This record gives sequence, C-alpha cells and structure tokens, in this order.
Amino acid sequence: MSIKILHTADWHIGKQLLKIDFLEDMNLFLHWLIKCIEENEINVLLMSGDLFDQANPSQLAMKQYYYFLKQLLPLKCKVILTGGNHDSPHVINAPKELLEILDITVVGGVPEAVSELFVEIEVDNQKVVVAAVPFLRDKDIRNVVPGESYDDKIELIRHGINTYFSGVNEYYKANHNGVPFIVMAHLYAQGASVSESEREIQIGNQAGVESAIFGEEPHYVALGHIHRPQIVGKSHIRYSGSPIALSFSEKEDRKEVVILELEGNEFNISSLPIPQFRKLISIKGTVEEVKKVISNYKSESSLIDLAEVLIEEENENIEHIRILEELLTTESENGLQILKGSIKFKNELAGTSKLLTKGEDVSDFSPLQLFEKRLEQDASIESTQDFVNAFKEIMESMQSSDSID
Ligand SMILES: [Mn+2]
Repeated sequence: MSIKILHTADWHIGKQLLKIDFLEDMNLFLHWLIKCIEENEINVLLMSGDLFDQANPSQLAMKQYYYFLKQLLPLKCKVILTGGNHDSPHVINAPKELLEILDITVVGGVPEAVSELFVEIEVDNQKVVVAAVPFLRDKDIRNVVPGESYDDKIELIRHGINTYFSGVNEYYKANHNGVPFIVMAHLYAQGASVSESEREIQIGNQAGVESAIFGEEPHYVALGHIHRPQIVGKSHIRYSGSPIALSFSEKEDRKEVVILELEGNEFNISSLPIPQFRKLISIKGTVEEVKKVISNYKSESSLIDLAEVLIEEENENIEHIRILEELLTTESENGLQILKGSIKFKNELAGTSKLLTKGEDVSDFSPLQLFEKRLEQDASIESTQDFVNAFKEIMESMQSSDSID
C-alpha cells in the first residue's frame, strides 16, 4: 500500500456561461470523482483553489459542495482545499473548525502563521506533508508604497510571492525535512497557456511568477488557476486544469485529474481523463453552411451541446443578421444549443468609426468633413474634387435649404 493523492482545481461551482448553468455538469463530475476516489483507493484529495465561481456563492452552489463532502465521508479520504482568487476566504473558512473534525482541511486565505498551512498525513507508516497555500492577495504579500507605478506594483507582488514561498520552504526544512513534500498554489506561473475564462487573471494579480520560485524542496507542486492541464517547467510542477470546459476557448482541452502515488521518496505521476458530459463547439461558414451543420447535428452527450456560431458572408445583408438573431433565440434542437454568435462581412462598408481617431466624435464633424476623411483613406482615388462636388450635390438635393459645409 502506498499513499495515493488526487490533485484537482478550478471547479468554479455555480459557474454560468451566458444562459447556461453548469450545475448539472458539476453534479456529473462530482459523482464521477466519488467513484474515481473509491475505485483508485485515493487517500488524499487536493483541490487547489477556485472552489466556487463567485465570492458569494449561491445557496445551490453551497449545497452542491456540502453534498459532495458528505458523499466523500464514508471513503475516509483526507481533503485539503484552498481558496482561489474567485473565492472569498471568509466563505471557505466559515465552517473550518467543523470540517476539521471530519478530516477536511480548508485554507480559504493566507493564515497568520506559515505553520497553519502545513498538514501532515500518515498512511501505513508512510508520511506526506502538504503546504496548502491559497491564492496570495496583494495585501497578504506586500506593503503598499504611495505613488508607485503599475510596473513597481507588479514587481513588488512578484517579489512578495517569491518571499512567501521561500518562507514555506524554510518552515518545511525546519520541521518536516526529508518527508515527501507537496506545495499547493493558486497563481499564474509564467509560460502557462491560458484561455478566455482566465482573462480575469490579467487584472489584479498580473504578476506571473517563474516556476523556480517553488525552489528545490517540493516533490510535487499542485497548481490551480489555469484551466488547461499542463506541466510548467519541470514535470512535478503541474496544473490539473478545471474538470469541465468553462468557456469556448477550452473546447479543445482534455480534462483530467492528476494522480500521485508515493514510491520511496518520490511521486509517480499520472493522469486520469474526466468523461466529457457535453461538447462545446464552433460552427463557421456562410449562413447556409451554418444552418446545414445545425440541422444535421447529432449529439452524443448526456447534456445539451453548446455552440458558438461564426458567420462569414461576402456582402453586408440585414437578412443575415436577422437569421443569426433567430438562431440565438431558438430553443435547442438535435441536442445543440446556439449560445453565442458573430457575423462578419468581407465587403463591409467602411463605417464612420474607422474614420475617427481616439477622442474624436462623429458630432465634431460636418458630413462633408467626414466624407473628405473617407476619401483620404482611399489611395486609389486620384481626383477627390469630383467626388466632393458630387457629394455636395447629393447633400444639397437632400437638404436644399441648409449649408453643408
Ligand atoms: Mn483562478
């Protein structure tokens, strides 16, 4: 018997994408996870942040979380769960003492002492120690310096993160040296490839860190924050990714959980694919092509598949726009729901927006001035005066009493 650990992250319970609620997806995933933990005899479950999608999760989201924990209890699997940037440390920590009795450790936010991050696990005389580091907020890791620039701020955050993890390693060396060591973290490690639903990471904690900040001490780093499963730098530093696709940019991602098996002082690392409960697809083409794909669509998923539609037509046509609007408001058919759409015309008439530079408003110009701006953009026109005269003539016939210049 060796200690078996499962690493997952970024559940985003309560997540909605436009009008779709991922509640049912989450139900299916959590059901699968319970079975997976049972069948693989997992001793420890690590969830590296972003448990909920919202700082103030809905009652349904909370209920789903507690129901999952209840289902897990008979399996005697130790749970260690950290707060991510989406989570409120207070919401995660509220039931902390009660959960501790049930062998569920939650670290919602940065605790007062580094020692509070450490959890030692012993199974059949084998030991593992976990440092459950949650998302590090600005205020946790640096002192605000008045008048600092944006770049200064990023540099200070990066430095703060670095210092924090050095402290974690120092504590490990002083108190647990030699014990197989796992560090959990919720952050953006430089070099990781990101998707649409992670755009928020660009704001607030823009500071991507080098994976070298984790140092030489950890035998495994269980990362959360990036939704695509991946290795960062070295094979023992990994994002498990989110269990379900949370945006169209994740539609090609495989979804998985990472399994660690202790062998001597090292971990054997493998991954288990998570079944896909619904597909997210993109449909591209002309109106006719898109409509054909939709009417011939065959879904094999247990939940309704979701599509984004990208229509491209030669010429601008109000009818095409109407059809797209209709697709977006129609109920799902053939197990497919159109959720999102855009339309592009190759021969788009140049709109006024392209004529103006930043800060200019269309009302700042007379119609003739705008027309002249448009002419300037077209290098193929040799004699602009003929066009200007023709334009004046048209304008005069439209509003014969007004001066147009
Ligand atoms: Mn996150």
